[in-house]
Amino acid sequence: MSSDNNGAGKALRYAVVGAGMAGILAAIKLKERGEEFTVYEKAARLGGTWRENRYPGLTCDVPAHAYTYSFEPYPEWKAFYAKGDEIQTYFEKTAEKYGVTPHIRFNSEVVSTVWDADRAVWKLGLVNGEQTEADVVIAASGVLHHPNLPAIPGLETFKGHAFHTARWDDEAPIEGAKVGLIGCGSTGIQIVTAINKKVEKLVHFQRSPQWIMPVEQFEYTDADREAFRKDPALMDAIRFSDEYIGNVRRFTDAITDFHSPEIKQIEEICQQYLDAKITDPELKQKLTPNYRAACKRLVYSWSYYDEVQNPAVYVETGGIERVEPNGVRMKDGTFHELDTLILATGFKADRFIRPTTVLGEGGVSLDDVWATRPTAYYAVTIPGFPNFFMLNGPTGPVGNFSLIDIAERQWDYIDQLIGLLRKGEATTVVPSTAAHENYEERRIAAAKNTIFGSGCASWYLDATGVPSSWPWSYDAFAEAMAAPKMEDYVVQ
Ligand code: NA7
Repeated sequence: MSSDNNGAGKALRYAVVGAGMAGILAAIKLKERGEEFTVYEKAARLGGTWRENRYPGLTCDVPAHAYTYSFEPYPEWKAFYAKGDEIQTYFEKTAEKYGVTPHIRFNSEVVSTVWDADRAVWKLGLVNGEQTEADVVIAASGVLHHPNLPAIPGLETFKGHAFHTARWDDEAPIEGAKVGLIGCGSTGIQIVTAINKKVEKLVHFQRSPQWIMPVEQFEYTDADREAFRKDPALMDAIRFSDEYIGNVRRFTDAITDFHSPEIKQIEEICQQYLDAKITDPELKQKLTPNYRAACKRLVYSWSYYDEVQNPAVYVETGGIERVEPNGVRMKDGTFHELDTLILATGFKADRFIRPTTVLGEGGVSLDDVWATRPTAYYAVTIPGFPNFFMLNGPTGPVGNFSLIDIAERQWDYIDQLIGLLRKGEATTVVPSTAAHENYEERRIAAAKNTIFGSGCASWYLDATGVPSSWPWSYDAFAEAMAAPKMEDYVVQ
């Protein structure tokens, strides 16, 4: 099957888990090589996070032209920052264009994948009971897809519509309604900006305020799109511009060292924006965080500070006592009567491929290996789990930049490893335990120096309070992904 191995190579079967941004990327790359692969998708549609999230105001905070596959620029973006439904369309169109949609098995959650050492294959179990096999597993199951539901007493007694933002309820009253919104991450803030003018009242329950990075949004005109279609170099001039790449570099320099001048600059920009926009001292006090900017993922917005001053919005900073059938009772006794309660309470970011059961060499469970924290060697491979590769896996770069670029670089790295299998030079490839331990030791030490470790709670921290992400610069990541250090791998 393989097209570049002529001769010695073996026809490999690949199982890609998940048909989101990263799974589609893997599928396109495998298809280009003429490989035999199946993408297993738990849902009925592709798109991952862009399929699951449909809340009002959903916008990607990476510039649209930079949030595209490098090989598939998209002239049709309607605005500098794209809306969620446009991004969903982009992935559907791209999968179609590259002929990978027919390779996706929808409604086919992988419930288990078990390494058979004797035969060097992964045995996969699907949700319908079917068993199948693959030589290589690509775990592209995403990061933020298990809703974090708050443990607030009485939530189940609410008589109106209560739902998590990734399970948007189209029947829930918003127009002219009394709406409660819990959570102030990017999701909660975007929802405030989208619905505040529609509701009778919006109570935004804020446990911690967020730093807001001001950005400018603007729409592309028909003439812009026509120009992009005629001359793709115009899109490259945006996505590969010194300005954009420089911003990503500066941003990663900032977050990876909380003493850096770059992070101080980000803090000044956020503080000045708050000072300039919020003049009411009471509201300003409510909206001023007591932790450093970018410690929680920065919220990018061009309108939140304007929209939150709409008298229909009330920022509630008191503690929630419980949810009652008709609303929310605060610890001080205040009661907010509500028709709709939106839970913008984020995701369980430590799940990755789980709850799929993954058993590696000797029947060892990934769940056990990850008992302290989810981890992977350079975010891609795991000792004891041969021929198993992760895209956007644990310890990879996260922040306010394009995860598509990250996944593409990870794919280039993976492709070199599976090249050994494809060419018949190896049957299994797996990182050594020593190499991984050395990586984790260095990573954890560096992670404590990142802005995420500067003293706030966020989904960037693992269960022990250590930032779980890539702690070094963007350039260090690009260099690491350019070529695997083969001395760190056991190749048989
Ligand atoms: P985030 O960024 O994890 O934000 C979740 C928000 O929900 C945050 O403000 C939390 O407050 C709040 N939260 C969580 N649990 C509770 C309870 N029990 N009570 C009150 N408030 C709570 O999730 P998003 O969906 O906004 O964004 C996720 C990512 O998606 C985002 O970073 C982008 O990468 C895209 P806290 O700050 O913990 O006090």
